[in-house]
Amino acid sequence: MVKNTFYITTPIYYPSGKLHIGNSYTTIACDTMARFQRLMGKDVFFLTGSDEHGLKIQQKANKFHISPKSYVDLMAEDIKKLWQLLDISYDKFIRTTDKEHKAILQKVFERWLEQGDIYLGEYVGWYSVADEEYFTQTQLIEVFYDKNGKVIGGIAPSGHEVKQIKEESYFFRMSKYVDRLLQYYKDHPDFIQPVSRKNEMINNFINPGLEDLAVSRRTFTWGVSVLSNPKHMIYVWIDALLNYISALGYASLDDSLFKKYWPADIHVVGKEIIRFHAIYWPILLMSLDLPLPKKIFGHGWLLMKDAKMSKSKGNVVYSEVLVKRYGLDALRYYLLREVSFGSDGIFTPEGFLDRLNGELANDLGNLLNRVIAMINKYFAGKVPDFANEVTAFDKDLAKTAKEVIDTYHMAMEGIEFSVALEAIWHLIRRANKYIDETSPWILAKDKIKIKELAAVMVHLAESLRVIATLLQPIMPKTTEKITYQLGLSKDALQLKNLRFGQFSKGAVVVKKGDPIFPRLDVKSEIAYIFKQINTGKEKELQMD
Ligand code: ME8
Repeated sequence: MVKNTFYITTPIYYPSGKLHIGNSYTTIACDTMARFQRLMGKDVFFLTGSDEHGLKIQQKANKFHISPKSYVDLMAEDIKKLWQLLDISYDKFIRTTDKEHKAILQKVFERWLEQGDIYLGEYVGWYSVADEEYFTQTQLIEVFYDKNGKVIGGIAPSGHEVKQIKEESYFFRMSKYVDRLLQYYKDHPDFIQPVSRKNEMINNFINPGLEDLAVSRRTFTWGVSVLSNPKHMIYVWIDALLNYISALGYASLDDSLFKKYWPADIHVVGKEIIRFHAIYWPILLMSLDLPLPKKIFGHGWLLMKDAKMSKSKGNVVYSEVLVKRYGLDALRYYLLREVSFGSDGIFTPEGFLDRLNGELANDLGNLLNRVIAMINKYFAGKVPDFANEVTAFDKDLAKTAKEVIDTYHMAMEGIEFSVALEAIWHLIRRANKYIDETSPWILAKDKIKIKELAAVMVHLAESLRVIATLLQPIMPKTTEKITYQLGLSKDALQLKNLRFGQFSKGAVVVKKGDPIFPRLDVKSEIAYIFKQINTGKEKELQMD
Protein backbone atom coordinates (compact mmCIF):
# COMPACT_ATOMS: atom_id res chain seq x y z
CA MET A 1 0.00 0.00 0.00
CA VAL A 2 1.33 3.44 -0.89
CA LYS A 3 1.76 5.56 2.21
CA ASN A 4 -0.51 8.58 2.09
CA THR A 5 1.14 10.43 4.96
CA PHE A 6 3.59 13.31 4.80
CA TYR A 7 5.73 14.21 7.79
CA ILE A 8 7.62 17.50 7.56
CA THR A 9 9.73 19.30 10.16
CA THR A 10 11.45 22.65 10.69
CA PRO A 11 14.53 22.92 12.89
CA ILE A 12 13.57 23.58 16.47
CA TYR A 13 14.83 27.11 17.05
CA TYR A 14 16.90 28.38 19.98
CA PRO A 15 14.91 30.86 22.01
CA SER A 16 18.14 32.71 22.82
CA GLY A 17 16.75 35.84 21.19
CA LYS A 18 13.75 37.02 19.26
CA LEU A 19 13.25 35.09 16.01
CA HIS A 20 13.81 37.08 12.79
CA ILE A 21 12.92 36.61 9.13
CA GLY A 22 15.68 33.99 8.73
CA ASN A 23 13.73 31.60 10.98
CA SER A 24 10.45 32.72 9.42
CA TYR A 25 11.88 31.84 6.02
CA THR A 26 12.35 28.15 6.90
CA THR A 27 9.02 27.97 8.69
CA ILE A 28 7.05 29.65 5.88
CA ALA A 29 8.68 27.31 3.36
CA CYS A 30 7.67 24.28 5.43
CA ASP A 31 4.19 25.66 5.93
CA THR A 32 3.82 26.08 2.18
CA MET A 33 4.94 22.50 1.61
CA ALA A 34 2.62 21.20 4.32
CA ARG A 35 -0.33 23.09 2.84
CA PHE A 36 0.53 21.91 -0.66
CA GLN A 37 0.64 18.25 0.40
CA ARG A 38 -2.63 18.57 2.31
CA LEU A 39 -4.29 20.05 -0.75
CA MET A 40 -2.92 17.14 -2.75
CA GLY A 41 -4.76 14.79 -0.43
CA LYS A 42 -1.93 13.74 1.88
CA ASP A 43 -2.38 13.18 5.59
CA VAL A 44 0.20 15.70 6.81
CA PHE A 45 1.98 16.04 10.13
CA PHE A 46 3.88 19.31 10.36
CA LEU A 47 6.22 19.70 13.32
CA THR A 48 8.00 22.76 14.65
CA GLY A 49 9.21 23.78 18.08
CA SER A 50 11.93 25.22 20.25
CA ASP A 51 15.32 23.94 21.40
CA GLU A 52 15.40 25.13 24.98
CA HIS A 53 18.36 23.62 26.79
CA GLY A 54 22.03 24.49 27.03
CA LEU A 55 24.47 27.04 28.20
CA LYS A 56 23.38 29.81 25.86
CA ILE A 57 19.84 29.75 27.21
CA GLN A 58 21.06 29.46 30.79
CA GLN A 59 23.23 32.56 30.32
CA LYS A 60 20.45 34.53 28.68
CA ALA A 61 18.10 33.77 31.57
CA ASN A 62 20.81 34.81 34.05
CA LYS A 63 21.08 38.15 32.28
CA PHE A 64 17.40 38.78 32.82
CA HIS A 65 17.59 37.50 36.41
CA ILE A 66 14.94 34.87 35.84
CA SER A 67 15.08 31.09 35.91
CA PRO A 68 15.83 29.32 32.62
CA LYS A 69 12.38 27.73 32.75
CA SER A 70 10.62 31.10 33.13
CA TYR A 71 12.76 32.48 30.33
CA VAL A 72 11.97 29.67 27.87
CA ASP A 73 8.29 29.74 28.80
CA LEU A 74 8.14 33.41 27.81
CA MET A 75 10.12 32.84 24.62
CA ALA A 76 8.08 29.81 23.53
CA GLU A 77 4.92 31.90 23.84
CA ASP A 78 6.55 34.60 21.76
CA ILE A 79 7.48 32.10 19.04
CA LYS A 80 3.96 30.66 18.98
CA LYS A 81 2.57 34.18 18.62
CA LEU A 82 4.87 34.76 15.67
CA TRP A 83 3.72 31.55 13.96
CA GLN A 84 0.15 32.60 14.52
CA LEU A 85 0.85 35.95 12.87
CA LEU A 86 2.47 34.14 9.94
CA ASP A 87 -0.46 31.69 9.69
CA ILE A 88 1.77 28.65 10.19
CA SER A 89 -0.38 25.52 10.04
CA TYR A 90 1.75 23.31 12.31
CA ASP A 91 0.26 20.22 13.90
CA LYS A 92 2.55 20.16 16.91
CA PHE A 93 4.92 22.53 18.65
CA ILE A 94 7.49 20.55 20.57
CA ARG A 95 9.62 22.01 23.34
CA THR A 96 12.68 20.12 24.50
CA THR A 97 11.61 20.98 28.04
CA ASP A 98 8.43 18.92 27.56
CA LYS A 99 8.34 16.16 30.13
CA GLU A 100 7.51 13.50 27.48
CA HIS A 101 10.48 14.52 25.36
CA LYS A 102 12.88 14.44 28.29
CA ALA A 103 11.72 10.98 29.36
CA ILE A 104 12.15 9.57 25.85
CA LEU A 105 15.59 11.14 25.51
CA GLN A 106 16.76 9.63 28.80
CA LYS A 107 15.38 6.23 27.88
CA VAL A 108 17.06 6.23 24.49
CA PHE A 109 20.38 7.32 26.03
CA GLU A 110 20.25 4.34 28.40
CA ARG A 111 19.58 2.03 25.47
CA TRP A 112 22.67 3.36 23.71
CA LEU A 113 24.71 2.73 26.87
CA GLU A 114 23.39 -0.81 27.11
CA GLN A 115 24.12 -1.46 23.45
CA GLY A 116 27.64 -0.14 23.86
CA ASP A 117 27.13 2.63 21.32
CA ILE A 118 27.91 5.14 24.06
CA TYR A 119 30.97 4.81 26.30
CA LEU A 120 32.56 6.93 29.01
CA GLY A 121 35.78 8.66 27.97
CA GLU A 122 37.72 11.86 28.36
CA TYR A 123 36.99 14.99 26.41
CA VAL A 124 39.95 17.20 25.64
CA GLY A 125 39.09 20.56 24.25
CA TRP A 126 39.78 24.27 24.26
CA TYR A 127 37.63 26.12 26.71
CA SER A 128 36.93 29.82 26.92
CA VAL A 129 35.88 30.78 30.43
CA ALA A 130 34.48 34.10 29.23
CA ASP A 131 32.29 32.39 26.64
CA GLU A 132 31.69 29.29 28.75
CA GLU A 133 32.12 27.32 25.60
CA TYR A 134 34.34 24.61 24.12
CA PHE A 135 36.08 25.05 20.81
CA THR A 136 37.95 22.67 18.60
CA GLN A 137 41.39 23.72 17.50
CA THR A 138 40.14 24.50 13.99
CA GLN A 139 37.51 26.89 15.36
CA LEU A 140 40.16 29.06 17.04
CA ILE A 141 41.01 32.28 15.24
CA GLU A 142 44.56 32.18 16.57
CA VAL A 143 46.60 29.25 17.86
CA PHE A 144 49.63 29.55 20.20
CA TYR A 145 52.51 27.06 19.91
CA ASP A 146 55.47 26.35 22.18
CA LYS A 147 58.96 26.18 20.71
CA ASN A 148 58.50 22.51 19.82
CA GLY A 149 55.38 23.27 17.78
CA LYS A 150 52.97 21.89 20.38
CA VAL A 151 49.66 23.76 20.68
CA ILE A 152 49.45 25.45 24.07
CA GLY A 153 46.53 27.84 23.70
CA GLY A 154 44.67 30.16 21.41
CA ILE A 155 41.95 32.72 20.88
CA ALA A 156 38.23 31.92 20.50
CA PRO A 157 36.14 33.58 17.76
CA SER A 158 34.86 35.98 20.45
CA GLY A 159 38.42 37.26 21.01
CA HIS A 160 38.76 35.59 24.42
CA GLU A 161 41.65 33.37 25.37
CA VAL A 162 41.09 29.61 25.62
CA LYS A 163 42.61 27.02 27.94
CA GLN A 164 42.91 23.30 27.47
CA ILE A 165 40.38 21.39 29.55
CA LYS A 166 40.04 17.70 30.16
CA GLU A 167 36.71 16.41 31.30
CA GLU A 168 34.96 13.08 31.70
CA SER A 169 32.40 12.72 28.97
CA TYR A 170 30.26 10.14 27.23
CA PHE A 171 31.02 9.47 23.59
CA PHE A 172 28.90 8.05 20.81
CA ARG A 173 30.66 5.57 18.50
CA MET A 174 29.98 7.41 15.28
CA SER A 175 32.85 5.61 13.57
CA LYS A 176 31.04 2.28 13.91
CA TYR A 177 28.32 3.42 11.50
CA VAL A 178 30.26 5.42 8.94
CA ASP A 179 30.41 2.74 6.26
CA ARG A 180 26.70 2.09 6.53
CA LEU A 181 26.06 5.81 6.22
CA LEU A 182 28.16 6.12 3.07
CA GLN A 183 26.38 3.12 1.58
CA TYR A 184 23.06 4.76 2.42
CA TYR A 185 24.10 7.93 0.59
CA LYS A 186 25.01 5.79 -2.42
CA ASP A 187 21.74 3.87 -2.42
CA HIS A 188 19.63 7.01 -1.89
CA PRO A 189 20.96 9.73 -4.16
CA ASP A 190 18.14 12.13 -3.20
CA PHE A 191 18.69 11.83 0.55
CA ILE A 192 20.60 15.10 0.91
CA GLN A 193 19.50 18.08 -1.09
CA PRO A 194 20.71 20.15 -2.80
CA VAL A 195 23.12 17.43 -3.96
CA SER A 196 26.17 19.69 -3.65
CA ARG A 197 25.74 19.54 0.12
CA LYS A 198 26.21 15.77 0.07
CA ASN A 199 29.68 16.15 -1.43
CA GLU A 200 30.46 18.72 1.24
CA MET A 201 29.50 16.19 3.93
CA ILE A 202 31.62 13.45 2.43
CA ASN A 203 34.68 15.57 1.65
CA ASN A 204 34.74 17.82 4.70
CA PHE A 205 33.52 15.58 7.49
CA ILE A 206 33.46 11.90 6.58
CA ASN A 207 36.58 11.39 4.47
CA PRO A 208 38.92 13.13 6.97
CA GLY A 209 37.67 10.54 9.52
CA LEU A 210 34.53 10.90 11.56
CA GLU A 211 35.40 11.14 15.23
CA ASP A 212 33.25 9.79 18.01
CA LEU A 213 31.03 12.54 19.31
CA ALA A 214 31.06 13.81 22.89
CA VAL A 215 27.43 13.47 23.87
CA SER A 216 27.43 14.69 27.44
CA ARG A 217 28.74 17.75 29.28
CA ARG A 218 29.40 18.62 32.88
CA THR A 219 29.75 22.34 32.31
CA PHE A 220 26.09 23.25 32.36
CA THR A 221 23.12 22.33 34.47
CA TRP A 222 20.21 23.48 32.30
CA GLY A 223 19.55 20.32 30.38
CA VAL A 224 18.49 16.69 30.54
CA SER A 225 20.65 14.54 32.79
CA VAL A 226 21.85 11.04 32.02
CA LEU A 227 19.54 8.78 34.01
CA SER A 228 22.24 6.40 35.26
CA ASN A 229 24.84 9.15 35.90
CA PRO A 230 23.09 12.46 36.60
CA LYS A 231 26.32 14.47 36.89
CA HIS A 232 26.25 14.40 33.11
CA MET A 233 23.94 16.50 30.99
CA ILE A 234 23.04 15.19 27.54
CA TYR A 235 24.63 17.25 24.77
CA VAL A 236 22.09 19.73 23.38
CA TRP A 237 22.35 18.48 19.80
CA ILE A 238 21.40 14.93 20.83
CA ASP A 239 18.56 16.40 22.88
CA ALA A 240 17.46 18.51 19.89
CA LEU A 241 17.67 15.88 17.15
CA LEU A 242 15.63 13.40 19.16
CA ASN A 243 12.69 15.83 18.96
CA TYR A 244 11.79 14.56 15.51
CA ILE A 245 10.80 11.17 16.93
CA SER A 246 9.90 12.06 20.51
CA ALA A 247 7.25 14.44 19.13
CA LEU A 248 5.52 11.39 17.66
CA GLY A 249 5.71 9.43 20.89
CA TYR A 250 8.55 7.09 19.91
CA ALA A 251 9.38 4.63 22.70
CA SER A 252 6.47 5.88 24.79
CA LEU A 253 3.22 4.25 25.87
CA ASP A 254 1.39 5.74 22.92
CA ASP A 255 3.49 5.50 19.79
CA SER A 256 0.58 5.53 17.32
CA LEU A 257 1.71 8.79 15.69
CA PHE A 258 5.21 7.42 15.36
CA LYS A 259 3.92 4.27 13.68
CA LYS A 260 1.79 6.33 11.36
CA TYR A 261 4.18 9.10 10.29
CA TRP A 262 7.77 7.89 10.68
CA PRO A 263 10.02 8.05 8.64
CA ALA A 264 9.86 11.77 7.99
CA ASP A 265 9.36 12.73 4.40
CA ILE A 266 11.56 15.75 4.82
CA HIS A 267 13.59 17.60 7.42
CA VAL A 268 14.09 21.18 6.25
CA VAL A 269 17.07 22.97 7.80
CA GLY A 270 19.45 25.83 7.09
CA LYS A 271 22.72 24.77 5.47
CA GLU A 272 24.81 25.46 8.59
CA ILE A 273 23.16 22.59 10.47
CA ILE A 274 22.95 20.07 7.67
CA ARG A 275 25.95 18.24 9.12
CA PHE A 276 23.98 17.34 12.26
CA HIS A 277 21.05 16.17 10.18
CA ALA A 278 22.85 14.34 7.40
CA ILE A 279 25.58 12.65 9.46
CA TYR A 280 24.79 12.40 13.18
CA TRP A 281 21.04 12.06 12.95
CA PRO A 282 21.05 9.14 10.46
CA ILE A 283 23.66 7.37 12.59
CA LEU A 284 21.58 7.82 15.73
CA LEU A 285 18.60 6.38 13.90
CA MET A 286 20.60 3.44 12.56
CA SER A 287 21.69 2.60 16.07
CA LEU A 288 18.01 2.48 17.07
CA ASP A 289 17.19 0.26 14.07
CA LEU A 290 14.86 2.89 12.69
CA PRO A 291 14.32 3.83 9.05
CA LEU A 292 15.96 7.10 7.99
CA PRO A 293 14.11 10.23 6.86
CA LYS A 294 13.53 10.34 3.13
CA LYS A 295 15.09 13.71 2.60
CA ILE A 296 17.22 16.31 4.32
CA PHE A 297 16.96 19.66 2.61
CA GLY A 298 19.59 22.26 3.52
CA HIS A 299 18.40 25.62 2.25
CA GLY A 300 20.52 28.72 1.77
CA TRP A 301 20.82 31.79 3.96
CA LEU A 302 19.15 35.13 3.92
CA LEU A 303 21.93 37.67 3.96
CA MET A 304 22.07 41.35 4.69
CA LYS A 305 24.39 42.83 2.09
CA ASP A 306 27.18 40.28 2.50
CA ALA A 307 26.83 39.06 6.07
CA LYS A 308 24.44 36.37 7.28
CA MET A 309 21.50 37.81 9.09
CA SER A 310 21.87 36.63 12.66
CA LYS A 311 20.83 37.38 16.20
CA SER A 312 24.39 37.77 17.42
CA LYS A 313 25.30 40.28 14.71
CA GLY A 314 22.15 42.30 15.31
CA ASN A 315 21.67 42.93 11.58
CA VAL A 316 18.20 41.49 11.53
CA VAL A 317 14.80 42.25 10.13
CA TYR A 318 11.82 41.11 12.16
CA SER A 319 8.83 39.56 10.42
CA GLU A 320 6.38 41.42 12.66
CA VAL A 321 7.55 44.77 11.29
CA LEU A 322 7.03 43.75 7.66
CA VAL A 323 3.75 41.92 8.25
CA LYS A 324 2.20 44.79 10.19
CA ARG A 325 3.04 47.30 7.49
CA TYR A 326 2.74 45.29 4.27
CA GLY A 327 0.59 42.29 5.13
CA LEU A 328 1.49 38.65 5.65
CA ASP A 329 1.27 37.56 2.03
CA ALA A 330 3.71 40.24 0.93
CA LEU A 331 6.29 38.64 3.21
CA ARG A 332 5.41 35.05 2.27
CA TYR A 333 5.57 35.94 -1.40
CA TYR A 334 8.83 37.82 -1.16
CA LEU A 335 10.66 35.14 0.81
CA LEU A 336 9.69 32.30 -1.49
CA ARG A 337 10.03 34.24 -4.74
CA GLU A 338 13.23 36.18 -4.18
CA VAL A 339 15.56 33.31 -3.40
CA SER A 340 15.94 29.97 -5.09
CA PHE A 341 15.42 27.68 -2.08
CA GLY A 342 18.80 25.97 -2.02
CA SER A 343 20.82 29.15 -2.55
CA ASP A 344 21.65 32.21 -0.50
CA GLY A 345 19.73 35.41 -1.10
CA ILE A 346 20.14 38.99 -0.02
CA PHE A 347 17.34 40.85 1.69
CA THR A 348 17.17 44.43 0.51
CA PRO A 349 14.32 46.84 1.19
CA GLU A 350 14.57 47.93 -2.47
CA GLY A 351 14.12 44.35 -3.73
CA PHE A 352 11.23 43.77 -1.33
CA LEU A 353 9.37 46.91 -2.42
CA ASP A 354 10.10 46.28 -6.09
CA ARG A 355 8.37 42.95 -5.94
CA LEU A 356 5.46 44.36 -3.95
CA ASN A 357 4.79 47.14 -6.38
CA GLY A 358 5.68 45.37 -9.61
CA GLU A 359 4.43 41.85 -9.10
CA LEU A 360 1.79 42.02 -6.38
CA ALA A 361 0.19 45.46 -6.84
CA ASN A 362 0.69 45.79 -10.61
CA ASP A 363 0.62 42.35 -12.18
CA LEU A 364 -1.76 40.50 -9.86
CA GLY A 365 -3.66 43.34 -8.17
CA ASN A 366 -4.43 45.11 -11.42
CA LEU A 367 -5.51 41.94 -13.19
CA LEU A 368 -8.05 41.22 -10.49
CA ASN A 369 -9.27 44.82 -10.37
CA ARG A 370 -9.71 45.10 -14.09
CA VAL A 371 -11.53 41.79 -14.39
CA ILE A 372 -13.95 42.49 -11.53
CA ALA A 373 -14.66 45.97 -12.89
CA MET A 374 -15.33 44.68 -16.43
CA ILE A 375 -17.60 41.83 -15.33
CA ASN A 376 -19.59 44.36 -13.33
CA LYS A 377 -19.71 46.83 -16.19
CA TYR A 378 -20.52 44.47 -19.07
CA PHE A 379 -22.47 41.66 -17.37
CA ALA A 380 -23.87 43.25 -14.19
CA GLY A 381 -21.46 41.16 -12.12
CA LYS A 382 -22.59 37.75 -13.37
CA VAL A 383 -19.77 35.68 -14.86
CA PRO A 384 -20.90 34.24 -18.22
CA ASP A 385 -20.78 30.46 -18.71
CA PHE A 386 -17.57 28.96 -19.96
CA ALA A 387 -17.23 28.43 -23.72
CA ASN A 388 -14.17 27.07 -25.46
CA GLU A 389 -12.10 28.90 -28.05
CA VAL A 390 -14.43 31.71 -29.01
CA THR A 391 -11.80 34.39 -29.66
CA ALA A 392 -8.54 33.83 -31.48
CA PHE A 393 -6.61 34.25 -28.23
CA ASP A 394 -8.44 31.73 -26.05
CA LYS A 395 -6.48 28.72 -27.20
CA ASP A 396 -3.15 30.21 -26.28
CA LEU A 397 -4.36 31.37 -22.87
CA ALA A 398 -5.69 27.88 -22.09
CA LYS A 399 -2.45 26.32 -23.31
CA THR A 400 -0.39 28.65 -21.11
CA ALA A 401 -2.58 27.78 -18.12
CA LYS A 402 -2.09 24.07 -18.73
CA GLU A 403 1.68 24.42 -18.99
CA VAL A 404 1.78 26.59 -15.89
CA ILE A 405 -0.21 24.04 -13.87
CA ASP A 406 2.21 21.29 -14.93
CA THR A 407 5.33 23.33 -14.19
CA TYR A 408 3.90 24.40 -10.86
CA HIS A 409 3.28 20.82 -9.74
CA MET A 410 6.75 19.72 -10.71
CA ALA A 411 8.29 22.70 -8.97
CA MET A 412 6.30 22.26 -5.77
CA GLU A 413 7.10 18.55 -5.56
CA GLY A 414 10.73 19.44 -6.22
CA ILE A 415 10.76 22.15 -3.49
CA GLU A 416 11.41 24.94 -5.97
CA PHE A 417 9.08 27.63 -4.73
CA SER A 418 10.58 30.41 -6.81
CA VAL A 419 10.03 28.35 -9.96
CA ALA A 420 6.41 27.66 -8.97
CA LEU A 421 5.81 31.36 -8.38
CA GLU A 422 7.51 32.34 -11.59
CA ALA A 423 5.16 29.99 -13.42
CA ILE A 424 2.09 31.54 -11.76
CA TRP A 425 3.31 35.01 -12.73
CA HIS A 426 3.75 33.83 -16.28
CA LEU A 427 0.03 33.10 -16.33
CA ILE A 428 -0.80 36.40 -14.64
CA ARG A 429 1.15 38.31 -17.28
CA ARG A 430 -0.36 36.21 -20.05
CA ALA A 431 -3.84 37.05 -18.77
CA ASN A 432 -3.00 40.76 -18.64
CA LYS A 433 -1.74 40.55 -22.20
CA TYR A 434 -4.95 38.73 -23.19
CA ILE A 435 -6.92 41.77 -22.06
CA ASP A 436 -4.90 43.97 -24.37
CA GLU A 437 -5.18 41.48 -27.26
CA THR A 438 -8.93 41.01 -26.99
CA SER A 439 -9.68 44.69 -26.10
CA PRO A 440 -13.00 44.06 -24.33
CA TRP A 441 -13.85 47.80 -24.38
CA ILE A 442 -13.97 47.59 -28.20
CA LEU A 443 -15.97 44.34 -28.21
CA ALA A 444 -18.43 45.99 -25.82
CA LYS A 445 -19.28 48.66 -28.41
CA ASP A 446 -20.56 46.08 -30.86
CA LYS A 447 -23.69 44.06 -29.97
CA ILE A 448 -22.74 41.23 -32.35
CA LYS A 449 -19.57 40.69 -30.36
CA ILE A 450 -21.40 39.86 -27.13
CA LYS A 451 -20.45 36.18 -27.34
CA GLU A 452 -16.81 37.09 -27.70
CA LEU A 453 -17.01 39.55 -24.86
CA ALA A 454 -18.61 36.87 -22.67
CA ALA A 455 -15.85 34.42 -23.57
CA VAL A 456 -13.21 36.97 -22.70
CA MET A 457 -14.74 37.65 -19.30
CA VAL A 458 -15.05 34.03 -18.32
CA HIS A 459 -11.57 33.22 -19.62
CA LEU A 460 -10.22 35.95 -17.40
CA ALA A 461 -12.25 34.85 -14.40
CA GLU A 462 -11.08 31.30 -15.03
CA SER A 463 -7.44 32.41 -15.21
CA LEU A 464 -7.89 34.11 -11.85
CA ARG A 465 -9.48 30.99 -10.38
CA VAL A 466 -6.51 28.93 -11.56
CA ILE A 467 -4.10 31.54 -10.18
CA ALA A 468 -5.91 31.63 -6.83
CA THR A 469 -5.85 27.83 -6.62
CA LEU A 470 -2.14 27.65 -7.33
CA LEU A 471 -1.40 30.41 -4.82
CA GLN A 472 -3.33 28.69 -2.04
CA PRO A 473 -0.45 26.96 -0.23
CA ILE A 474 1.83 29.94 -0.64
CA MET A 475 -0.44 32.91 0.03
CA PRO A 476 -3.63 31.53 1.59
CA LYS A 477 -5.08 34.95 2.47
CA THR A 478 -4.66 36.26 -1.08
CA THR A 479 -6.38 33.14 -2.39
CA GLU A 480 -9.28 33.83 -0.05
CA LYS A 481 -9.56 37.43 -1.22
CA ILE A 482 -9.49 36.54 -4.92
CA THR A 483 -12.00 33.72 -4.40
CA TYR A 484 -14.31 36.07 -2.52
CA GLN A 485 -14.10 38.76 -5.19
CA LEU A 486 -14.83 36.20 -7.91
CA GLY A 487 -17.93 35.05 -6.05
CA LEU A 488 -16.62 31.49 -5.68
CA SER A 489 -16.69 29.10 -2.76
CA LYS A 490 -13.58 27.35 -1.49
CA ASP A 491 -14.82 24.15 -3.15
CA ALA A 492 -14.26 25.75 -6.53
CA LEU A 493 -10.52 25.51 -5.91
CA GLN A 494 -9.36 21.92 -6.20
CA LEU A 495 -5.60 21.89 -6.53
CA LYS A 496 -5.39 18.17 -7.05
CA ASN A 497 -7.56 18.02 -10.16
CA LEU A 498 -7.06 21.54 -11.38
CA ARG A 499 -7.74 22.10 -15.07
CA PHE A 500 -8.44 25.24 -17.05
CA GLY A 501 -12.09 25.48 -18.11
CA GLN A 502 -13.98 24.49 -14.98
CA PHE A 503 -15.32 27.89 -13.86
CA SER A 504 -18.52 27.49 -11.80
CA LYS A 505 -21.74 28.40 -13.56
CA GLY A 506 -23.68 31.35 -12.19
CA ALA A 507 -20.91 32.96 -10.10
CA VAL A 508 -21.50 36.59 -9.25
CA VAL A 509 -18.47 38.77 -8.57
CA VAL A 510 -18.35 41.43 -5.85
CA LYS A 511 -19.72 44.87 -6.77
CA LYS A 512 -16.44 46.59 -6.15
CA GLY A 513 -13.15 44.84 -5.55
CA ASP A 514 -10.80 46.32 -2.97
CA PRO A 515 -7.20 46.46 -4.17
CA ILE A 516 -5.52 43.42 -2.63
CA PHE A 517 -2.05 45.01 -2.68
CA PRO A 518 -1.89 48.80 -2.56
CA ARG A 519 0.91 50.53 -4.45
CA LEU A 520 3.58 51.90 -2.16
CA ASP A 521 5.80 54.93 -2.24
CA VAL A 522 9.20 53.29 -2.64
CA LYS A 523 11.37 56.08 -1.27
CA SER A 524 9.54 56.59 1.99
CA GLU A 525 9.09 52.83 2.53
CA ILE A 526 12.79 52.15 2.02
CA ALA A 527 13.53 54.75 4.67
CA TYR A 528 10.97 53.10 6.94
CA ILE A 529 12.46 49.62 6.60
CA PHE A 530 16.02 50.87 7.13
CA LYS A 531 14.92 52.62 10.26
CA GLN A 532 13.40 49.38 11.53
CA ILE A 533 16.60 47.44 10.86
CA ASN A 534 18.59 49.97 12.84
CA THR A 535 16.10 49.99 15.66
CA GLY A 536 16.34 46.20 15.71
CA LYS A 537 20.08 46.48 16.04
CA GLU A 538 19.82 48.77 19.03
CA LYS A 539 17.33 46.44 20.66
CA GLU A 540 19.61 43.44 20.23
CA LEU A 541 22.64 45.28 21.55
CA GLN A 542 20.77 46.41 24.60
CA MET A 543 19.73 42.87 25.31
CA ASP A 544 23.27 41.50 24.99
O1 ME8 B 1 20.33 25.76 14.89
N1 ME8 B 1 18.81 32.62 6.65
O2 ME8 B 1 18.56 26.76 15.98
P1 ME8 B 1 18.64 28.27 15.47
C1 ME8 B 1 18.09 31.49 6.50
N2 ME8 B 1 18.40 24.75 17.63
N3 ME8 B 1 17.68 30.72 7.50
C2 ME8 B 1 18.01 31.10 8.74
C3 ME8 B 1 18.76 32.26 8.99
C4 ME8 B 1 19.15 33.04 7.86
N4 ME8 B 1 19.84 34.16 8.00
N5 ME8 B 1 18.95 32.37 10.32
C5 ME8 B 1 18.31 31.31 10.88
C6 ME8 B 1 19.43 25.75 15.71
N6 ME8 B 1 17.74 30.53 9.93
C7 ME8 B 1 19.14 24.47 16.47
C8 ME8 B 1 18.40 23.53 15.55
S1 ME8 B 1 17.21 21.20 14.99
C9 ME8 B 1 17.20 19.66 15.65
C10 ME8 B 1 18.11 22.18 16.12
C11 ME8 B 1 16.96 29.31 10.15
O3 ME8 B 1 17.70 29.04 16.31
C12 ME8 B 1 17.56 28.11 9.42
O4 ME8 B 1 16.58 27.13 9.26
O5 ME8 B 1 20.04 28.72 15.39
C13 ME8 B 1 18.58 27.64 10.43
O6 ME8 B 1 19.00 26.31 10.23
C14 ME8 B 1 17.80 27.78 11.72
O7 ME8 B 1 17.02 28.98 11.52
C15 ME8 B 1 18.73 27.91 12.90
O8 ME8 B 1 17.99 28.19 14.04
